[in-house]
This record gives sequence, structure tokens and C-alpha cells, in this order.
Amino acid sequence: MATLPDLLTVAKLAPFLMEPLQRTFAVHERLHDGDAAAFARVAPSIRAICGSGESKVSAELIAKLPALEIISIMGVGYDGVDVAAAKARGVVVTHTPDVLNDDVADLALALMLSIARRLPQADQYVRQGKWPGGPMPLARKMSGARLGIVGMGRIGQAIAQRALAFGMPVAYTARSAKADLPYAFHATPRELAAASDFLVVITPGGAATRKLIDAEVLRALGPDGYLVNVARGSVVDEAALITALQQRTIAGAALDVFENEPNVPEALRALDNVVLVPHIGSATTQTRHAMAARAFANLEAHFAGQPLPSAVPECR
Ligand code: 8YV
Repeated sequence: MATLPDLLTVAKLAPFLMEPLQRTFAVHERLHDGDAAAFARVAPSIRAICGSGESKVSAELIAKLPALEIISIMGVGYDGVDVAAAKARGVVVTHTPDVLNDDVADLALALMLSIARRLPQADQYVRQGKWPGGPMPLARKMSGARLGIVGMGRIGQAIAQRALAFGMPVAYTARSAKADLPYAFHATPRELAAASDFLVVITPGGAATRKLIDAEVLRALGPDGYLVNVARGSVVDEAALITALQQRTIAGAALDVFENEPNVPEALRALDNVVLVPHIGSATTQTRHAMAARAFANLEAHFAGQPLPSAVPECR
């Protein structure tokens, strides 16, 4: 029997991804994080890495794996992977775009509605028996409000499409204006924030976007503006955001991602003008199965010598 190629997992992967992996590879589960001696024994033969969107694959780890050929990420974001180090070694990186666009866009709209209409508070109002004592304070209308999208890639466009159904004028900022899109372009997040009631962040993470949403952008968003982040925690200056929320220099924030997940600062959790969810942008059964299938398909194609379904742009 031919020996199965060695594969290292760098995240706790869902059973529906582990199952096909275990049929096809000799899987070493997060060995790099555990038994150093056992890792040193298998490291020379590891040919593949599989991880999630939050996984860290550093230059240091890549350097320890001389036989590495492919890093397959189950996620659209791969900011934890040192792609330059992988490329320098001829290692290809793949991800799972497109299949999660609907879910992340759905969640962005859900968060916008939740923060504006105070849905978590409304639910609590009923559960805690406050309703007989009188109605809830009035909330904020979302339909027709101005939406600014930071990052106009595939998910940004899916968010824009949904917002149009709410009669929201859409504007965006991105590295460059996209001539084929009918939305207003602003050169900087600050200019966009000044022209928005809801500022939704859906740009890739990584060094290029670190703390892109800073105190100045939040000031421009203003006391009636809401921030929604469905991208990466690193894109927002979390300390500046907490200050803005505490001082009400913005109206509120709805966040799916945080700087130091899964740890969310107590100062943020103590606030009433936030909606906080635990990185669930793509977390539906349907989408996670599609992502797992794509992550596996990338590995399968690589080892069959076939074209990769979705290499990251830098590796195409
Ligand atoms: C998941 C994500 O959290 O796709 C991404 O970039 O952040 C998410 O969909 C995760 O990567 C699922 O494995």
C-alpha cells in the first residue's frame, strides 16, 4: 500500500473536514503546538498544512518543514499565513473564497439591524418582563440610511446588494475605484466615514490594513454613526473604539471580530451600545461544509497534479 502524504493541521478542524483528510493523508493534529520531539520526527516529511482563516503559519514554521508543498486554508482570509515566506520556498497557499460571501454579507446586515434596532436589548426586554411596565425607548431607522463599505471585494459587493433592498445609498473605499460599480468612491476611510451612517468593515486583515479604522476615522463617523466589523479585529484600533463608544463619540458598534480572539476586553463587554458575536460570519452548516469541501478540493487537486480550484491571488 502506498504511504499517505503527511499533513499537519494547524487549527482544530471540523469533523467534516477531518474525515476526508484522514482518508487521504497521514494527519498530524497540531503537533507543532504540542510534543516537540514528535514534531521534530515528522517535520521532515510534512508535505501539506491545513488550517482555518485564523491560523498562524509563520516563516519559522515553514522553515521547519523542508518537504512542504501546500498550505490549504479553510477560510477566505489568510492573513495569518506568511505568504511571502511560502512563495519564496515554492509552497502554494490556497483559500476558500466565494462560498461564504452570502453568509458574511447576511451577518453584516443582521448586525446593522441589531445595533440600530437594539434587537438583543429588545429580546432581553421581553424576557426580563419589562414590557408590561411600558414600551422600549425608540430605536434608530436603518432603511434609507447611508452605508459606507470599507473594502469592496466579493463580500463587500454582496453587502452592497443587500443594502440596496433597504433603500440605502452605498459608498465605499478600497485601494482603487472600481469603474464597473455604481457606488460612490471615497479615497480614504476617514472621508467615507464622514459620509456614512453605518460604516461596515470588510477588508482583508494583515499589515496593510492594521488599525485602518483609528480614532480619526471614528471621529469622522460621528455621534450618530455605527461601526460594523465583519473583517478582522486587527483592522480596527480596539482601544480607540472602546474610548469612542464610552464617550459616545460614535453611536454604537456591532462586532463579529476582535483584536485578541476569543478574548474580548471587559471594557467592551460592559458597554450597552455594542452588539458582540463570536466570529460567526461563515458559521452556518451549509457554508462551513462548502468551505471544507473547497479546502479539501485544493489539497486533492494539488496531489493529483491538477489545477488548484482557489490558490490565493499571490500564488496564481
Ligand atoms: C472562519 C474566516 O472564522 O473565512 C475567514 O476568513 O474568518 C472564517 O470564515 C474560519 O476561517 C473557518 O475556518
